[in-house]
Amino acid sequence: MPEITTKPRTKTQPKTERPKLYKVILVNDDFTPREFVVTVLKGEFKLSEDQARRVMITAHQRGVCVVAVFTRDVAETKAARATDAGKAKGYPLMFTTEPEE
Ligand code: TYC
Repeated sequence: MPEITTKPRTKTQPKTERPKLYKVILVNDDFTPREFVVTVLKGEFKLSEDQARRVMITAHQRGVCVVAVFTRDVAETKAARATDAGKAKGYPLMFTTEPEE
């Protein structure tokens, strides 16, 4: 009579990795009008008037300001669209992305 042996199965929980997040950074320049920067921040990043003004002023005074944090794809798309909005008006407005630590 063949013996049936059953092996206890140890279940390994698959780890769900959280996607890495990327910062969108607004870079100051000497040419883009403040109002235009505020308009782009509200339109592309859905910031309120107040938030947009604070972010714009911070970049103006310190050189850069983190606008928001997204997954890589979303961050890169939004940064490119916002930079293009400036380019379309002839402004050197620039948004970059950088991975979060
Ligand atoms: N420095 C610009 C000016 O004085 C305004 C500005 C602010 C431009 C923030 C870009 O990321 C920026 N007109």
